[in-house]
Amino acid sequence: MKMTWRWYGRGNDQIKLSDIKQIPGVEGIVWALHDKMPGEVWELDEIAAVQQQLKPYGFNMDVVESVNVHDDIKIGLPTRDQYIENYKQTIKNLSRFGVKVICYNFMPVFDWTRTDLFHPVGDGSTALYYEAGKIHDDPKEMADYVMSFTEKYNMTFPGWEPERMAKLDELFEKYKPVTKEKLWENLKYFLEAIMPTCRECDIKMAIHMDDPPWDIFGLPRLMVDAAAVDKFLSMVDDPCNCLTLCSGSLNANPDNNVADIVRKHCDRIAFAHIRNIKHFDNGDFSEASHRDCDGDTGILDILRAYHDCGFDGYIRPDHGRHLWDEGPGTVRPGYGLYDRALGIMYMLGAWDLMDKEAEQK
Ligand code: CS2
Ligand code: MN
Repeated sequence: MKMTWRWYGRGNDQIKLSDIKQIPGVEGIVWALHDKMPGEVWELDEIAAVQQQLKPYGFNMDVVESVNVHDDIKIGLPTRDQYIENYKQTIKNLSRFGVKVICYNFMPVFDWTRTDLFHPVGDGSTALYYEAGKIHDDPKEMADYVMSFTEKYNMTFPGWEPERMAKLDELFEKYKPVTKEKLWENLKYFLEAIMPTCRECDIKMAIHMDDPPWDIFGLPRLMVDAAAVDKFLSMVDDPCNCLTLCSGSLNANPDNNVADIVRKHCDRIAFAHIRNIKHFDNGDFSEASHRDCDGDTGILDILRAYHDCGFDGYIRPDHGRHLWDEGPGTVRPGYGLYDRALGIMYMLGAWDLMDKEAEQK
């Protein structure tokens, strides 16, 4: 496996590349052009600028998270074909810089959904939290909450672009005819259209799991469980059609066993997100440290499954808690320095030990 770190770019992330360099084992930066709107072509000079930033540190730029998919593609509007052409051009441009994996999601309107971005864990740290009782029919409340961080701290979140959020009613209206079946069809249409370009460019498209993995606000969600993963991979059975298997997103539903999915589909997992979730009886969940016993996701079983399968794709710690001096305004929710660095050491510790055991066998 190849260890990576998600970084939001210079001027957009408090963490410096020189800090990341000091974390053992990090080979690559998972990056994106965060000021691009979904549907826009990523231009060569813009990609080259990121390459120049990473170069002095010796990090690879093999993984992009995310090239966001325009709503018209998800909705299936006639305008989708132009946006698909743009997407193909972005794939071609990225391949010129050696990019190997594009992570994306196919969730209508919203990306991840949380009701509290800085929830006390009980030890002085905070973490992202989902309070089931706070998710009502009206999505505005939640959008306003997330947007309040954007306004207060001048921090935008991928998938929560203020331009899109300003037109929330319009967006919901447009998604009205999109049933779950229709959304599957639109995903298939998109993937079939771009697969030849991906093969030509040797780039894997890696869909992220839906977070949380169930319908919210009446919007359908697809990538929610093992059956959906099976359906997705067989629907477009192409080695370039892959997964970003996010342990935390899937295991927000305690019935989802992520290690089983790893064992079944390891060859189609291009990118592994490792995150630990603690469940509560009332349906709430909190994010936890990567240590196995701090949550219910089964981090060690998952790592063992990857190891047993000889996983050689990309991996990264997903959200961490906010520790020590990290809090609103000083950290991107879920993307602080310390807990993710601890997560990496935990994962590498387990991995090194499994390597050693395997050598001795
Ligand atoms: C992230 C996602 O929260 C997460 O787990 O990994 O927000 C992810 O970046 C997007 O869904 C991918 O498009
Ligand atoms: Mn993830």
